[in-house]
Amino acid sequence: MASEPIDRLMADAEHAADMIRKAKDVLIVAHIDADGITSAAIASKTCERLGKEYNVLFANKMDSDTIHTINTTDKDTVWIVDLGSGYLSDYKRDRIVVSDHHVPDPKWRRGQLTLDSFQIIEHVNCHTYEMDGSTEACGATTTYLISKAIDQSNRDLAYLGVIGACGDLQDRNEYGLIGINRIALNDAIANGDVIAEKDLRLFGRASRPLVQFIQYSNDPNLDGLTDDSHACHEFFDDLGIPLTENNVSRKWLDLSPDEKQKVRDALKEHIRPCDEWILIGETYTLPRFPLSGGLRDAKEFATSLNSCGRYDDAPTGVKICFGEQSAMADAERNRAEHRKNISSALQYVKHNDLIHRRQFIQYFDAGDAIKDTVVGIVAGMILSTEGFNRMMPIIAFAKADDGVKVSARADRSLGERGLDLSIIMNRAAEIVGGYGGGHNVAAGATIPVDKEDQFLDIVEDMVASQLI
Ligand SMILES: [Mn+2]
Repeated sequence: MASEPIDRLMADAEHAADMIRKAKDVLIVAHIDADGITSAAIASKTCERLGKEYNVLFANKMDSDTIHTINTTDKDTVWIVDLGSGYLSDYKRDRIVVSDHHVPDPKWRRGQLTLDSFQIIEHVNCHTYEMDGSTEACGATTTYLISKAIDQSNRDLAYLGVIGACGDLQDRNEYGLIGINRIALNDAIANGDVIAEKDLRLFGRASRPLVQFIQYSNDPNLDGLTDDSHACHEFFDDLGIPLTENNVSRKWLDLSPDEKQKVRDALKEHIRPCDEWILIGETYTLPRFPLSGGLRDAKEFATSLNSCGRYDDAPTGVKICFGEQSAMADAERNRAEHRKNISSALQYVKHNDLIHRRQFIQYFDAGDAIKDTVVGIVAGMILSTEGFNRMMPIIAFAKADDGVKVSARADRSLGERGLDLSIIMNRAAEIVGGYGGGHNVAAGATIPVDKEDQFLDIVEDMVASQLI
């Protein structure tokens, strides 16, 4: 009898667990975003509890330097988390564990014709079992499965999986977290580390003053309230909900259940009924983290980790994962810098009219005016900003150390219509001598300088063929 995909994935996790248990020492290689940082936190705590010596190497992407380090490190085992699946045939050593959710390298195993060239790699990835790597599993929840297979007592790390999944926007789904992510969520709920409840899914439940909480909402747009501070003041006034308590501005999580219900009901008047699932759905609260500081909500927690990663401070993110107080101030500094960079980058694109439109795609070239680590966010924000076209995929270029960094974003509805930017970035980059990958509505690539036009031609052809 054929076993269920999830059983086969679990069996893979057991094999990977066995390799980590038998390791002498471990090099952990992790991506620098929230999902990668929580993955690294899970992997390092797991190694620490096993008494293994380990180092963590954070990488923005799997470039040739990182691959070289993996192939030549003197650690006897390498555990690659939240990246690495796309490069399986580049590893020239044994004893590698990969826990990832990105599209795996199709060349792997095909090129391994002799026993000599057959590397021992334990690869745990939902794609292998026809599960969706953009909704059903992230790096952190896949890494968590291995950690739990190593020792059931590692269940106390489940909350990190929930944060990682929210970091990769996998909660933006009618049913909240599903698949492998749901396994981690259920464990975290059982531990009392996470509360899952139906609530407003707007950003800033833990940290934004009420007016800003509503005013800055753009997913979905709240008709008559988004970007209108005056209207938002009136909105709370009409409902009789005070904005401050003892001269301190109240946040969403400070409101009583009755007050919250009033607001939720009133907000339904400001959206299209078909957007209600985006506005109100499952939210994840972390009751063990303090009310102030923005770590009590899983999405906001992930945002703090993302800003650590973007400003080359991922190790601070790992400390925050375990609630280290000293790291919080560093994180706040990162976050403030991040907000400043994003808003000035958006202004830059607007004021200079950088967006060009073709028949099937739109694009802009930020040159070196926008940091390559934030250009993807800026592209994503443009899609949800009034006055821009959200129904066309957007391609953004920025200068990077090793060529031109490309970020591609598209509205989720285009993904539902068959658009897969991951395949497009991968193939188009390969044709012009670069590399790329990612997910269906959020992907990226690095390409050689001066290949932008040729690249755009190929991307446009592929977008057209997927959508028509
Ligand atoms: Mn990820």
